[in-house]
Amino acid sequence: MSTTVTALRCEYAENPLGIDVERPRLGWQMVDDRRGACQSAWQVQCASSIEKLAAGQADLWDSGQVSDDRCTHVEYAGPELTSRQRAWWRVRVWDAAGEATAWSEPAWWEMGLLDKADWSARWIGSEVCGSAWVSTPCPFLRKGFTLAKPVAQARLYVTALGLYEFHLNGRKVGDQLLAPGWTDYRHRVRYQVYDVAEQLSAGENVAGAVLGDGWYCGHIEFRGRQRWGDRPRLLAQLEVTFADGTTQTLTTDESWRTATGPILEADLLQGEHHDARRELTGWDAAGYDDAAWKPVQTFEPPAAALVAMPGPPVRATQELTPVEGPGDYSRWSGIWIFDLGQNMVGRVRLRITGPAGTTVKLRFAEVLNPDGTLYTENLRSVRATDAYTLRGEGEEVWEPRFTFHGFRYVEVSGLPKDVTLTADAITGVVMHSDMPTTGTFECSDERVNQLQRNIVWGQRGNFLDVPTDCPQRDERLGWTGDAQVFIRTASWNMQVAGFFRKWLCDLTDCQSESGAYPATAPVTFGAGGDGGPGWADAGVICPWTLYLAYGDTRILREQYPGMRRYMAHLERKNAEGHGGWGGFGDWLNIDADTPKDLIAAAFYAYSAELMTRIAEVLGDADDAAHYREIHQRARAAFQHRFATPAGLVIGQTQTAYVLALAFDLLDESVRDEAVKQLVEHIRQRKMHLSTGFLGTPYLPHVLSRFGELDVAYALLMQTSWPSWLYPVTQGATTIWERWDGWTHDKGFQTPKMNSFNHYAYGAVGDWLYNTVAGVELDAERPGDRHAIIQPRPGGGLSWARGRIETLYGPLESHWRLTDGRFELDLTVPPNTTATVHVPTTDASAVTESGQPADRAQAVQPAGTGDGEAIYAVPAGRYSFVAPA
Ligand code: RAM
Repeated sequence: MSTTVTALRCEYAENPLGIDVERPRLGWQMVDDRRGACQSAWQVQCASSIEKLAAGQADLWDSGQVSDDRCTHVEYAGPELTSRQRAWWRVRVWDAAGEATAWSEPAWWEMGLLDKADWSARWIGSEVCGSAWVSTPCPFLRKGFTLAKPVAQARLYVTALGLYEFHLNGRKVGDQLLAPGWTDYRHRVRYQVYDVAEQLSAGENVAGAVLGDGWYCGHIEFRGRQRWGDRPRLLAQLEVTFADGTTQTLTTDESWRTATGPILEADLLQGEHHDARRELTGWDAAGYDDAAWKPVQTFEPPAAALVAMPGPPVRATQELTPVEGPGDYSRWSGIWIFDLGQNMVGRVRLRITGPAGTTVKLRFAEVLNPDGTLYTENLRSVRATDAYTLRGEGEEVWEPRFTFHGFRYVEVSGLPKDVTLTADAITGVVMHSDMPTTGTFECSDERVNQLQRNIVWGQRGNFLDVPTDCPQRDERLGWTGDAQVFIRTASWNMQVAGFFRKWLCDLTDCQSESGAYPATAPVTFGAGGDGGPGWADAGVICPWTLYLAYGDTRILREQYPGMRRYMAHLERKNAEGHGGWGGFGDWLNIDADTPKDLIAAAFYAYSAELMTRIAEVLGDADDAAHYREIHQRARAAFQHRFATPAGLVIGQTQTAYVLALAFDLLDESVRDEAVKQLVEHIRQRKMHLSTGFLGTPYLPHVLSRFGELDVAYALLMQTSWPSWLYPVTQGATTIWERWDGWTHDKGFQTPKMNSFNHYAYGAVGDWLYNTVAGVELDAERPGDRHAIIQPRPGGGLSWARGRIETLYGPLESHWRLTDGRFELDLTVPPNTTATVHVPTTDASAVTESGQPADRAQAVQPAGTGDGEAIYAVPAGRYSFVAPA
């Protein structure tokens, strides 16, 4: 038969190298075009070598034929896996009729180092170490070694406190940037594993590394350097297996040598200065004389656990060339300004020719002043300046290693007056955690499409190992509130399971003694503290959202102990009595402060509700009962304290109504009145929102859910501020931190806090997918096992399309209004089902692929709703048409 099995994944990744999950979870996709395609059984074979696997000798695990329709999160059930072990696997499935597919192509995963004792390497570094305010040059480290025989296999296990770039025989290892990333170094350091066989050969070899300060000892916020430690350190272990089966290991130890070279300073916030005259040419290859280098220093191992990286690494994923070469201003001033056309995050590659000793300065900005110069006031204390001192030998190409900036405009200065720069002097290198793209949203309104692009760029720029608030000023922190409001949108756009699993460890690492989750993770100073309502709740909301998006129960299980501690903390605080809640409130609302006590009461109830559902998913009935009771009490307390019997909500802000309605905190009898009040507040502001970080994500959902779809669309299509499209009309290419980051009458908002790349308000993306395009998750059958397709046309749109690469395959809803007809093209992936809501007042006139819908193949009528006909469909492609 034509059905095949593809897209084999282990822990969400394709052939992951170096994982430390005890029982890795496997997943695959069935490719089958037939309507109703589904899997009735599966078989996984797992072997210690590819040859054995091909011969059907599943010496690790043969599941046999398992009658089961699961094709995600299938746990490996063979013997316990050991460090370095590679497992090869393949899968075949049986369709509904009991017919088997051929075996899939083989896939593999490989274990990392599971035990501290697996590391024989020592931490090494240089004596060079600055102070809290003085940066130092980057140390280079090297070691020559001989391999006696031809190499069959080689693995490099490596990490750093700080950042490393590892080299073997003249070449950088791997394509990761800013490795090993940012963790709470008191608790955890992530290591990476590389297959380096192809970079080694028998004879003389050289291993080396350049170290950068990174988050470990570089500037963090405005608090100076050395937050965790005083200087970077390296730990590396190169394990070589020869063709004859014998092995040799090279580790970092006291025999390595170190020197400083061309990188005079490298700091994530301040920038990097490279003096090409000081290059250590050939330092990472054999034949280099390191007599002038010094022995390294060795360090005691940190208390932190060494753990594998669960998410995707940071990589350069795209290059941008200037949309406009430097203009007149540049020519007469000698200060060259380039426009990359996109507010991006990463760095630039400089291509330049000039006299030796010239120092070229690069500055970065998101926006320009009215006079065409860079606007950098909003970067606050950050210098964000790179510098390159020329060697003076023809064209020189340079790209920094250990810094990144948030920018659209690049200013180049310091060149002699007679040098003219053209657009090819500058290339923007886009960097972020390399998460696969999973979502596409498009519609007939180009402004909304630009909004969607801005949301995606905001996600790319700010998902850099940690979900940060912004990428440019002296902040760039893993703010919990921001992550919480955006995670749902993020999970449509990209595969974020691994990325957030990593960050949720960071979050738990800095949970306070009392159980509170902090405002930022990793925390940058002292103990965790309490992030407060809507921020700390990220600890519950984020795992729940990952469960919804990917059906991942393990992430709930992993996070559950921390979540329980958090709830206990909230229970204690609430028992202490009413009021006095702090936190950030409905951050950056427009003259519409919502009482913080109300926000606290609302999020307490919401977290308790989610905990009830989580406890149910995990099968803990006692806990579920406990949290249900808390939820009921919290809901009653909310009503008692903040809602009047007439349906008013104290505070009388849009956000007060939105939270009360979104979290179902009001008595049903007053709901309509509350909705009316909300709409009234929007009308009073001439169809503008006034919500901040906490109210905004729920606002359109509440309106469309409670019968005010037109008002939701009016807000979406609003172009004067505050609105989502206002920045789009001003040429924004990312989401702004503030609704009024720049306005015609006031100019720039306060430079104290005015980022032009902050994803929080991009949370409207969820509504674009689930209401405009009409693709919604079902909490009962999470992870796209069952989709709810319910497009809600409006806002003058003539078509919209949402496409999601789910774990099962592509899910797509594409509707158009043509010639008085509503048409819906739908793709439901194999092994999943969908409930389809077709907007119509005449169910009998609905067709599917030209047949009356209630008689079409595989389509089951499932009733009618308010202005809609409902159908249940299994996997397949469908074309519904209804008179509009
Ligand atoms: C700002 C951050 C972030 C927000 C906090 C409260 O400084 O940029 O977006 O969550 O404050």
